[in-house]
Amino acid sequence: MIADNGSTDGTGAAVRKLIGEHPLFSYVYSATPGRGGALRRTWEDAATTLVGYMDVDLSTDPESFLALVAAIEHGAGIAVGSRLLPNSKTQRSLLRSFLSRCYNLLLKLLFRVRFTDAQCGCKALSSDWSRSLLPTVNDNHWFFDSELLVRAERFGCKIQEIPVTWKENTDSRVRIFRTVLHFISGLAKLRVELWLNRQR
Ligand SMILES: Nc1nc2c(ncn2[C@@H]2O[C@H](COP(=O)(O)OP(=O)(O)O)[C@@H](O)[C@H]2O)c(=O)[nH]1
Ligand SMILES: [Mg+2]
Repeated sequence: MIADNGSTDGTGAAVRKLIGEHPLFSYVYSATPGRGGALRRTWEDAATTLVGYMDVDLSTDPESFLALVAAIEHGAGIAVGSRLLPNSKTQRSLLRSFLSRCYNLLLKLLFRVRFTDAQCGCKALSSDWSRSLLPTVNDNHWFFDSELLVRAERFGCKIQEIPVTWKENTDSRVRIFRTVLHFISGLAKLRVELWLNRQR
């Protein structure tokens, strides 16, 4: 399923052509932008036993995604790709790599999370966990993945990390300064909410 929300770059036409050639694919369109919202809509409607996604720019080697699916089939609640494990093979710019390490360290300090890479564009969930977690996640943009994982750990979900092969695609939609502010605001809102609910 290809989730297109509000793109203006010919994605719709390209996907329709792809579906003509490979009817296994389907296409969901919504005008509201934001990756989290796109995942929420497609996962909510899925009639499958597991849901997941990988970035459409194929930064993650598709083989890594198959390893996530296998992990769910073997009982993990969530399986996530990580670019920050000893066996991960990554090709990233120094700046993105530095920001990613700082961000994941901040998550560890603020929420004591056990996973290493919240924002890798490659994740799978059992549908049971997807159904219970989605209503608890507020963010519909880039912070969606982080919030999902922080809440999942607190609900006792088993998160399995898989080292991925990652090749950065420099055609990025991330505007670094704006996205850093978005993440800081997401972290602050979530931390305050959990403190107010007396969760460490
Ligand atoms: N459906 C949907 N996907 C998005 C949106 N923005 C980004 N993505 C997906 O998120 C991935 C990561 O975005 P990208 O610009 O490559 O960010 P980067 O890899 O972190 O530089 C893309 O490959 C898309 O698959 C959006 O608004 N809607
Ligand atoms: Mg990318």
